[in-house]
Amino acid sequence: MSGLFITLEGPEGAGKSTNRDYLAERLRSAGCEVVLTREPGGTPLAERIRELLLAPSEEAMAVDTELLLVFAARAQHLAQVIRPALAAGRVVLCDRFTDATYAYQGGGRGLPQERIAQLEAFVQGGLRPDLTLVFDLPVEVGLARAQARGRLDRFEQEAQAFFEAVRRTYLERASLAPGRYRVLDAGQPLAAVQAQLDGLLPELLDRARG
Ligand code: T5A
Repeated sequence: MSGLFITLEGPEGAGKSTNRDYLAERLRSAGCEVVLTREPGGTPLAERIRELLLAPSEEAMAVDTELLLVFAARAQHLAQVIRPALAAGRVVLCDRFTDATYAYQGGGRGLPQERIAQLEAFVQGGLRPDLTLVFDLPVEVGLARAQARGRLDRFEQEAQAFFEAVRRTYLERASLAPGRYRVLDAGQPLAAVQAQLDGLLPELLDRARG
């Protein structure tokens, strides 16, 4: 069994976590064994790295430090959670993965894509998501949702141009590999976004059943 690796991506406040839980429920109702996880994080050690990445700090984090921490957390997550779950034939639903690195550290911070690709190959070998759902929405709508929740993390304190670059990078990547990506309009009310997910469900179930 080879499992199915689905990642959920998008700018801040796009509704990834909310819809990940919804999708998990739908897949479980259809008989799939689902593992819910997230990045950065997903294991106790990787969650500690997440805290380092998200906490605002007086010492500016060097961009390469940020990149290496993201991949350090990912290496741990792959070893402890993702690879074992896929090997057991489960559906892994992961809130963000390496597309977020291309979008945030590449698009947002301006790091060369090749440097990210080198680390991707080193940490992941040939493993890539089978399917990536991109929750796309205007930056200001997502930021307003994130702000409504309270204190902003280190990334959420970036300027609008940063998030525009993040959004653009996601959409560019999706347009270059339409077989792997599905772009959803996440600016709509939640029920409408979930209706889009329901539309994808037959394909997801087909893939999950191999
Ligand atoms: N990061 C991550 C990197 O820089 N590089 C990397 O490689 C990786 C993996 C943390 C940060 O790490 C960075 C990117 C991030 O800045 P995160 O916590 O997953 O990653 O990111 P956030 O986007 O900050 O997570 P959020 O929780 O803000 O966004 P979600 O999960 O997209 O949104 P969700 O579901 O929590 O919803 C946000 C709010 O909006 C409401 C929800 O109820 C909630 O209150 N909502 C809607 N409201 C109206 N209409 C809808 N359709 C709604 N959908 C949700």
